[in-house]
Amino acid sequence: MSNYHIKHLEEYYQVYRKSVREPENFWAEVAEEHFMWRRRWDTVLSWDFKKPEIKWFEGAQLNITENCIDRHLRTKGDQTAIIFEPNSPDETAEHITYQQLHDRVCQMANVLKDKGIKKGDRVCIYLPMIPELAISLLACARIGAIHSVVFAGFSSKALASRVNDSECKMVITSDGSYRGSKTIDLKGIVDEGLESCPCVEHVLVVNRIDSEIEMKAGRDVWLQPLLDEASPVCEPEIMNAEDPLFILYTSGSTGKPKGMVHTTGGYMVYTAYTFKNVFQYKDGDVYWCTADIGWITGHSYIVYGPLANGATTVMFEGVPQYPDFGRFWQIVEKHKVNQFYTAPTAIRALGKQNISFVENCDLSSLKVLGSVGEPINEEAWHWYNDNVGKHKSPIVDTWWQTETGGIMITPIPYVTPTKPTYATLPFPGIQPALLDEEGKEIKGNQVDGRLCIKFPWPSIARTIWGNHERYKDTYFSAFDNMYFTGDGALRDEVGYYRITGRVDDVIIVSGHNLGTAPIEDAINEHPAVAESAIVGFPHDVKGNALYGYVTLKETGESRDQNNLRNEINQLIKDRVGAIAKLDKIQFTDGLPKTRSGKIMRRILRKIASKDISNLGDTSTLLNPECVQVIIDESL
Ligand code: 6R9
Repeated sequence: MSNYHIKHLEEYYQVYRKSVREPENFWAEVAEEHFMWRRRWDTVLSWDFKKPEIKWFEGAQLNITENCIDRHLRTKGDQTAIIFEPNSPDETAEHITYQQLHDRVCQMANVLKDKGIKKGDRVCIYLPMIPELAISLLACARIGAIHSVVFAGFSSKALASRVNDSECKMVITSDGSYRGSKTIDLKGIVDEGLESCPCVEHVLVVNRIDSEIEMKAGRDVWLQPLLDEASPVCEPEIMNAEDPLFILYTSGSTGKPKGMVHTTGGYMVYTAYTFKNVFQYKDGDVYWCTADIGWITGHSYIVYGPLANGATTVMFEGVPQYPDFGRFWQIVEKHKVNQFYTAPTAIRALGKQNISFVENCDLSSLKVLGSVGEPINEEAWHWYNDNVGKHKSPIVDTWWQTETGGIMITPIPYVTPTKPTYATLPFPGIQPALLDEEGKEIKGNQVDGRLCIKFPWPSIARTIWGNHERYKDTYFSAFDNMYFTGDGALRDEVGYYRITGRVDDVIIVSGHNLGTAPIEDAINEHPAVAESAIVGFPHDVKGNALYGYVTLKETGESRDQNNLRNEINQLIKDRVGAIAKLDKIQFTDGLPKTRSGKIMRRILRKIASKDISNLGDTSTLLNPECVQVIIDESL
């Protein structure tokens, strides 16, 4: 079908116009042509952004794993589905064919069933980037269980709050994990977290690092012996298109993380269709996304999107700097990677190293380069284009969110002329709008505003687990009849979009979304701390780093500030994770506040970025005098 693989710009505009004029016909055609449905839908779309309620392909039945695995077996049974590249280059890479993937997913699914997991039950997956991680997601989907992956860099507290929020009955983890030259005691973190999780009945443990760990009798069991006994056949559970497929937590600006709920049919259609077009994936290509499956990028573009296309997808366990800063490029050469998808923070870190790391490797297999997670700055864009793409592989700067499920604004490689720092044009079916602060749509080009989406697309998250009100408040209340993204954007003279960053208090550090609230909560647990405020400030590798303003309790005794700094960062590491450690901590006597008592992070952000010429009106503050004090102290 012609609109499946867009081949030139004129065709993009044609497809795009159709997708806006007749969205239901457009998506029905995509869904009909490329997937295996057990029952066809009755209605393509019903929606109401006020309630909000969005349903795609209602009445349809399917199993996503049949689409990602079974239907490829006849023609691609022996083709590699997953290439597993271990942390250490000395360990042999593993090539898992579609047939092997089928058998392993079914075995795991049978183990889950055996442990009493049923359709609709929640299973938490806390694993490093090893094949069992992808297999666990698919095994849950096979039997209709809802997976909730928690990134295996999160602390025991963060894990526990997510497990409890969605009342997971099971956790799948490993004894430990490799991370560069280090090993991490994952099972120890799980044990600590689960002390406060009465809902968990079973813990399945993968042996990854052969370490001696404690197994809690009646709860913990090694996975491999169970897999060895399990049948490699498991009939897929037939799901409704709107049955939940997974929950994935994302930070909010206030309160606890939000468990975004994605459903089955629309998510499958959208991730598969975007994967094919955004990466121009052709049969036989090798595709590599460096993200962790703990984030939405890994869910949609390591597992579901690629496998739904029968692609070969690389899973890398390690880190870009181990054993040296050439590792990414060595992997591209070794597996002859054709599409390479990474984050600006990685590009900036690698761009700081000696160029010989890149030059020593044969990167001629590359055809498409991708970027995701945060705005890519101009310097990083050029470095990527010059040294990795060598001006031959277009860069797709893909803007999207956990909540959107799939890529929303992006160039189509070899079709859309790229422009550094611009995500360029909306993907077919996506109708962006820029709004001013009063909620009026700003039409025309060369304008900027708050980025909203006017019309539903198949992979939009349907709710927040257990809190539909919060879903409505966060995304559908700021502007009438619009999904609000939380990002600001500008539209240039030809209609290209550039994302300018968050307009709320979420800070993106190394591509990870961090809410201010959980970090401040951790700091405030320190007995000496009265109050704190976290803001982001520009950092040449991480994109943003964290700057903490901390006021101390008045106790009359003097304290060693360096010790305090270390203790605060240790607390953050324990409560939130090492990713959220502060680069700078300034102790101060007061924080600027509004009269209703809200900390004015906007002002602190400017001071942290050394942009004090235009602080705006500070006279309405409760305590305007503290602003000058903070500036003076920071110099
Ligand atoms: C996929 C993902 C979402 C937020 C998003 C925006 C930022 C992502 C971007 C980008 C500029 C890009 N973001 N991609 N900003 N250009 N290409 O990252 O999801 O972790 O939920 O983060 O990331 O601010 O709102 P998530």
